[in-house]
Amino acid sequence: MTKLLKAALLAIVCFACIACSQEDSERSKVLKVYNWADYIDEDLIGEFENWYKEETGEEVKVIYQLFDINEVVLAKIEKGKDDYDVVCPSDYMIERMMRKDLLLPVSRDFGKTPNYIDSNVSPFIRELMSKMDAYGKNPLDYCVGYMWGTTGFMYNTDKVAKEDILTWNVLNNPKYAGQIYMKDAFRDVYLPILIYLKQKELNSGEISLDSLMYDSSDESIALVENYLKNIAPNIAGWEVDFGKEMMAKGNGAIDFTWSGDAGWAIEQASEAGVNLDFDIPDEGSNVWFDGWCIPKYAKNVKAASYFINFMCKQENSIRNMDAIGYVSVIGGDQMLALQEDSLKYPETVDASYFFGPDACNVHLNHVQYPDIKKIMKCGTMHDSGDRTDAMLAMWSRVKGDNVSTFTYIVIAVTVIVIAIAIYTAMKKKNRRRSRGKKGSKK
Ligand code: N2P
Repeated sequence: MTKLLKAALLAIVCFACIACSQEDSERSKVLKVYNWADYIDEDLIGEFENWYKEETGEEVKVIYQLFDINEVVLAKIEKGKDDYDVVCPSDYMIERMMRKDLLLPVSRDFGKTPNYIDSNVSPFIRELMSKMDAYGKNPLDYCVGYMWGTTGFMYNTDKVAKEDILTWNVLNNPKYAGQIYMKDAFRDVYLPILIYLKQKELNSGEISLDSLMYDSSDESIALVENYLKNIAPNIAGWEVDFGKEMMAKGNGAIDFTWSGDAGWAIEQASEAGVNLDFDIPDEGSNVWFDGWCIPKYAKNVKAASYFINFMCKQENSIRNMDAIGYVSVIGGDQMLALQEDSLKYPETVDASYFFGPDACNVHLNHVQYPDIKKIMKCGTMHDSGDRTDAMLAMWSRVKGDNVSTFTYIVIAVTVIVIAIAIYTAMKKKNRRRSRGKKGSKK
């Protein structure tokens, strides 16, 4: 190799190194957060940037992006092309990500900045999180709880009798045909319907709720699929975020939804004179949580852990709760005192599972903190591993069938309208022609 060639190669390598290090230093000023839509007090994003500067002396700009399905988050972080620094998936998806080795442990070392991450998290949530089965990994190292809730029915109390929604089979009640919105989230629908369909086995003790949380067998998928296909004509639409807005405006009668959406909609609706409530059917349901995680391909791990720490500050958790209607994982006496309101919630609930033994008769919002009797019948479903494709295929068949019924109706109506238009046009033409012939004979 000539001296000239060697020098040129060296220059190229140096240039590439400088470019890379410049890119790295630019990237360290950016924090990419990927969260559910309508799931944060957005003012906190800017406030975090200022707080980070105060705490570390470093600049950071948050790029905040939204998703509406857990599966999308997995697809994005799995390949590493989308280098998100913080994501907020749900229980079973966090379990799946840990199993696939896609997450980094969340650091609790913030130097002089206090660690807010583990303070006051309710033991109930800690237990739910610890049940994630990640082949020996401690889930509490990889995920920091954010919000939790249940799945049930939000309903318009002027249109629906409470006793009707105390069973999942209200989906089959002809009274509400065409007035029911369904959450477009396959796990959140599959699990409660499976619990409903397996009542006999659950009540006789033949199977336990815990074992059902692992059930994605062909037989169970087929059972749920069959049930969902039968009720498809009753469904007004599949929704992720618009159901709560529709219900708050007085549209629809029932929304199969998350408790947090109901928390938000009930407040909004009361301002508009619409009366909504939420309850969990007696057969039991899903209790879920969402948590902050740092993907393996994150580029700004430091700012990511500071962001998570900032969101765990008690005052910020409360601001997020107030803005979105969901419930923070934070328990403790101070949180209980802030949430209790005997005027707003004259009925009491037993929330000892969340706030400890003294909270067995407290004036809390039953939508946000259901009574222990309801919670005891709720479970958190696990990652289905290799069975996930079968679950997703069932889901697309169920939704596909629903779309095609609607599509068939649209096509049929369009064909009839076109046929009538052609028939009328031809009739007019014939009439004109025969009038023309008569005229020329004269
Ligand atoms: C908020 C979505 C909440 C997700 N739009 C519940 N797991």
